[in-house]
Amino acid sequence: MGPTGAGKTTLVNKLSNANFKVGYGLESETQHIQTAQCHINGQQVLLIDTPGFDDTDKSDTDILNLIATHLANSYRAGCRLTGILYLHRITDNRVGGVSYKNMKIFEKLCGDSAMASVILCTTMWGQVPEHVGAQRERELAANFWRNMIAKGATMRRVLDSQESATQIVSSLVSLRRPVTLAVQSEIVDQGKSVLDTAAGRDLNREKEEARLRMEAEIERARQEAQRQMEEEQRRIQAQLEQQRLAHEAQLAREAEQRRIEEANRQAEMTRLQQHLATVQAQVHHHRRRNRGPCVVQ
Ligand SMILES: Nc1nc2c(ncn2[C@@H]2O[C@H](COP(=O)(O)OP(=O)(O)O)[C@@H](O)[C@H]2O)c(=O)[nH]1
Ligand SMILES: [Mg+2]
Repeated sequence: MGPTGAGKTTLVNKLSNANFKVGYGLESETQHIQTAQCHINGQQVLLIDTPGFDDTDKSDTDILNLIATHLANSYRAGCRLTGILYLHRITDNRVGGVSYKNMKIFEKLCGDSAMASVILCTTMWGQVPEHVGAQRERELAANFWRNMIAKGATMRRVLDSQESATQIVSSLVSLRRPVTLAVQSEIVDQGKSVLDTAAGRDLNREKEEARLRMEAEIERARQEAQRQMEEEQRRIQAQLEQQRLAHEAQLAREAEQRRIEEANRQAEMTRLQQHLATVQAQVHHHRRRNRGPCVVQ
């Protein structure tokens, strides 16, 4: 088990003659449970390959149903697991949401009593400098895998060789110790539905938390958009008010200008009328005194 792209199918192909499709792009290739046989230490081994809880097409609930139903059916039919491998890419420089979710559901699917048959495998060692991988390995052991290791799980590096993969599976086969996973006894012995198992409840809680996180995120985005809209409205209103005041001031200046021009015109008219009256009076006066030609000055 493990997230998409961790190398689960590659490992199964390496150990068996199976030629299952591996992922080269971003989409997951394994969408169903697939099994392959191989021989290790003279023993026939059935390898079970599962999709991760981050499939591109199937929901986490679908994947859980798929895995839990398969495990329950084989348990009901009397088959017992020998061991469980969890694969994690050592190239991941952080344990992101998808990785974390896969680890948590895996832990719940197995249950504490199965942990002694769990091997936590790290893959893709050829892709990172050894000391970087070793540091990440220590962090996984001290943090994310601490609980599983405390309950008996072990850690192993899967190197590129077939020998490395064989050694890991061989260490489980040689235990000759059948193991029952929590999810198997919960469904078959206790009659629980898949969603009522510890893994199912965990997944539901995870989904509920994701839903609440998403809702909070949407609400934050809505409030931010509202705030920006109000700010923009205030900015535009202030701009319009400024334009209105400038326009009014301009109109007032123009009115004042017109008033001054009108006053000047009136004054000029008055002056001209007075001048005309003076001239007329002079003409009249000359005509009366001289009855001769009049000179206007
Ligand atoms: N370098 C390197 N690449 C790997 C290793 N394991 C898997 N891959 C590559 O990782 C990609 C995903 O592998 P796949 O087996 O489909 O992952 P799954 O989704 O866990 O089944 C493929 O391109 C593989 O060739 C490994 O140990 N080293
Ligand atoms: Mg696969």
